[in-house]
Amino acid sequence: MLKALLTSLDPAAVAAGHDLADAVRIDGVTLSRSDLVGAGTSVAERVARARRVAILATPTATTVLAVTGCLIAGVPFVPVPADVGATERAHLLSDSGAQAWLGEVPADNEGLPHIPVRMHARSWHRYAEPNPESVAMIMYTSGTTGLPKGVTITRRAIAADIDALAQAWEWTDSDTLVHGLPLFHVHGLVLGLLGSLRIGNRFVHTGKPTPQAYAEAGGTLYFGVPTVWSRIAADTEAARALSSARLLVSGSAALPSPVFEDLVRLTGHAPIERYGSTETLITISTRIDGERRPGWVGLPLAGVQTRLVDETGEPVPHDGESIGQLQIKSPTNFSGYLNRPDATAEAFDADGWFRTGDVAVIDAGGMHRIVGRESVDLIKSGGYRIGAGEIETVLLGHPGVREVAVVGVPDDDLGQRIVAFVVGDAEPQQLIDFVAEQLSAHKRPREVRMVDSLPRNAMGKLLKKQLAQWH
Ligand code: MCA
Ligand code: AMP
Repeated sequence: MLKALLTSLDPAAVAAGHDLADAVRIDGVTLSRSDLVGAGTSVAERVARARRVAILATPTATTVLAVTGCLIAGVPFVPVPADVGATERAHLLSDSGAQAWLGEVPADNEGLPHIPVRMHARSWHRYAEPNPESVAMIMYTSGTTGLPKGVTITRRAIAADIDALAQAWEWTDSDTLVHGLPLFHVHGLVLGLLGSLRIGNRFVHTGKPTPQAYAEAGGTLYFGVPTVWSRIAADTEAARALSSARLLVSGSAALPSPVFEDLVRLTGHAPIERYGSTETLITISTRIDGERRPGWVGLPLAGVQTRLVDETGEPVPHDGESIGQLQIKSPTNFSGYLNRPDATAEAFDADGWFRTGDVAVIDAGGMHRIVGRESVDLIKSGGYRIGAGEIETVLLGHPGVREVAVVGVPDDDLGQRIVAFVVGDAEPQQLIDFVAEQLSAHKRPREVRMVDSLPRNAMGKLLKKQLAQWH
């Protein structure tokens, strides 16, 4: 028999006494394993005949049960950002072909029917484990230009990733995993929630990932993006409370070395750093029993191959200094961008290596350091991946904007902060709100600078690096 993706929710085992009263705690609600099986299966019965559904991924028990139900029934779902705006929402729904909202519905439902999640409904129907090659979810992520692309992620990729991480971190069912990250990205949803439901550990979602909430959660295993860790490191009392944890894990963006060192000093733990992407899931990590070097993200996980190449595709030496383009071949890789065979073909080479778009170095011992992105048009802010082109297109739709260039500038708190340089006659705050309403609140520029003109070369091409320096 196939091993279930959500191993800890095996109905027979739960019925035979392998229950856990507090398997998931979120938004003031506690769900036992048998709640997750019973209510999740009831959701599965409601969605079983849908081809694809959208889930407004707020950090709530409703979202947890909606996701669980889809995975039990084998219905692919689209996690929609909780703070999504109008343009992005319309794109996600039309591109994905979602047929209904499952769980919560946004104020504007885009004309789709609603399938409610009933917290207290129970079903004990037994579903066969869906094919591991089938798509579990379609997660939207930004590219350098255009609207976000749907990344199709299979059940096999998710299972392989969680198992490889469990090995690297000695993650077991005796852990209590804590985070306060969004449930519409890989970090919070795939690793945090699905990881817990596969491994069988307790999972606590803190709501907002504040230092105080992390300190009070009493976990053994904590996940955070660098912004979360830097805020914790700045709060001595909260940081000290984490000394009783087993492992602090940082990912989604580069962890600044001073934050790493502060965490060592205040918590007694050198954080685990790991690297990944929506397309590949997590592929590289430092190990519980290995070196944890500030600024370095570790070794490839079991089953993952990495390589560094130059612009002509030739190998770059692993000498700890030479910089190359990072490519990945892994059982955790996605199976393509939805409706975008062109983008899928561009992302892989003929031998199936995925071009990450990141540049990196590898040392003689196989340790990896991520140096940055190849393109200035992909911004990482607070751990969110945001395409400059997507924001520029929206701003150009505002009547007060004639020309625009969006860049990421270094920011102590967010890693990068989104700044829009605008030629036109709009009010900066109006433009910030406009982006928050059309895309997602987290994609809004933190600053809009009205300028007379934008720097361009003789060919009229925007000089974005110069703009970031102007700042
Ligand atoms: C202010 N706000 C506004 C506006 N101005 N909202 C709408 N329009 C405006 N004009 C409000 C928001 O409503 C919100 O209010 C408040 O500002 C805070 O928002 P923000 O400033 O964005 O939050 P933050 O505190 O700066 O966020 C920091 C954060 C967040 C919590 C670290 O960036 C975050 O959750 N990051 C995680 C991203 C992540 O999970 N990435 C993983 C990608 P209120 O709060 O009152 O509602 S997966 C990945 O990268 C790979 C696979 C990997 O390796 O993991
Ligand atoms: P996303 O698709 O949101 O998962 O973003 C993936 C990108 O985040 C990667 O291609 C990297 O640029 C960046 N990233 C993820 N983890 C790390 C890390 N530990 N250090 C540096 N960059 C990272």
